[in-house]
Amino acid sequence: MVSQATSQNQLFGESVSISGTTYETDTMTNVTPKILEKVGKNLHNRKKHPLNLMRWRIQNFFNDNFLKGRTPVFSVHDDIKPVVTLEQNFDSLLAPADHPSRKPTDSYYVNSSYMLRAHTSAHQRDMMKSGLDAFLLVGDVYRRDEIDATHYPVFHQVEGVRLFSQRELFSNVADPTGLSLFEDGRKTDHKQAIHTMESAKLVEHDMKSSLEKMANHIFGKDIESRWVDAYFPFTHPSWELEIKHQGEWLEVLGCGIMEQEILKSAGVDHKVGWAFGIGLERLAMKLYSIPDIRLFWSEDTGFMSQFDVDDVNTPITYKPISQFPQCSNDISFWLPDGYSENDFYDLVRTIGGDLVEQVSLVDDFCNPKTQRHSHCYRIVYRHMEKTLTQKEVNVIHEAIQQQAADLLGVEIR
Ligand code: FA5
Ligand code: MG
Repeated sequence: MVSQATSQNQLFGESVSISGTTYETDTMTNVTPKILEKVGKNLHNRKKHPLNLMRWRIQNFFNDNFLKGRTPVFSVHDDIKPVVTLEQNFDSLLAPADHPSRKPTDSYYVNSSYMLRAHTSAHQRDMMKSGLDAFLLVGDVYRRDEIDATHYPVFHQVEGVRLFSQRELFSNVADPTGLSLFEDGRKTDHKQAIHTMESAKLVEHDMKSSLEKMANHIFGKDIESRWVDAYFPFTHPSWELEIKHQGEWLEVLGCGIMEQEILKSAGVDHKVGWAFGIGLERLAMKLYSIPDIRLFWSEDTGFMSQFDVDDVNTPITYKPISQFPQCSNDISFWLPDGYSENDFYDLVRTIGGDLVEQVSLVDDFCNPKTQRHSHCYRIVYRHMEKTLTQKEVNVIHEAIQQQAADLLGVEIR
């Protein structure tokens, strides 16, 4: 029988390299080359990607609504590498030894010490330890799961954390004398043993009202939402926020009052805090009516061009693209005097008809000696009902070149 270890060594050999760091493989290794291809793609940082638009909607909300003077209270971190230790992903968050997420069937292990983070919460403790009291962390997360329209082994989350000192938490209370953050009390459904009821309730209120406002900012003022009790090892109490979208309740985020033990392990002694984690794909699918989670990984310009907006709040309703492959050819020419781009676009449209999905200027060159200008355009062709052959595309493309020379006076390069 081939053991797990042997088969992994067949995939990677003795070691595996991820974003420039080499890790030894061992019997725990279950990452695959296909999954590792996704590491470093950072769709959340790719301009005009729907996940980037979503992330900005969230980030803008926090930047605009939480200010100290003119400075945003929340710092934003979006390029933290997804390889973390098992300690960061699980132990630092008090995940019990038998927590299901630890199973090799559920998470992607690099080896017995490192894994691809299963949630952005993996960084909570270390961010607080570095001195941050309020932060957003955007990143790719990895979970072993089935692949269908709503599940994909890589997705993106935004983590938010906010801590309060006693003075900050009670700043809106008329007479805060006698109020304190901590007590030597009893754990109930509503609070941790170490928290006073007033501190638990104020943190809960601050968190819920902030997150409801965020949901309104993203989905509009009239959205219906509700809080559902939840469980996470790293927060107590915990909730999920659901919103009603097209008649259905949809879970958008998990959150809660941070376990005091985690703050303590980060060296934070006199503060309490809340945390949330939200999934970007789920939000974007609902907001833009994107039917399949795989589309986020599409390099197809028919998909990407639909999100090419300057204002991240622009309403967008995704229109399904043809399932047939696109085919792109470039055309380069020297410009005649009085050249107009729109004349060229019209000409392409006239000859190519609906087979032309997009034309974009990919290069604008000026010869320094002659001062002559040339343009290079990329023409993307696609048939709505069949796969175009390269031969069919070439016929159209050559006709475009010919007519551009004849009618517009360009000189094909
Ligand atoms: C978590 O990941 C917790 N770390 C969230 C959290 C943070 C709780 C801080 C408390 C404090 P959960 O597994 O429920 O929880 O995922 C959080 C969000 O990620 C979900 O609400 C959902 O929006 C998104 N999500 C989870 N699984 C998937 C999936 N398979 N595909 C797409 N989005 C997902
Ligand atoms: Mg959940």
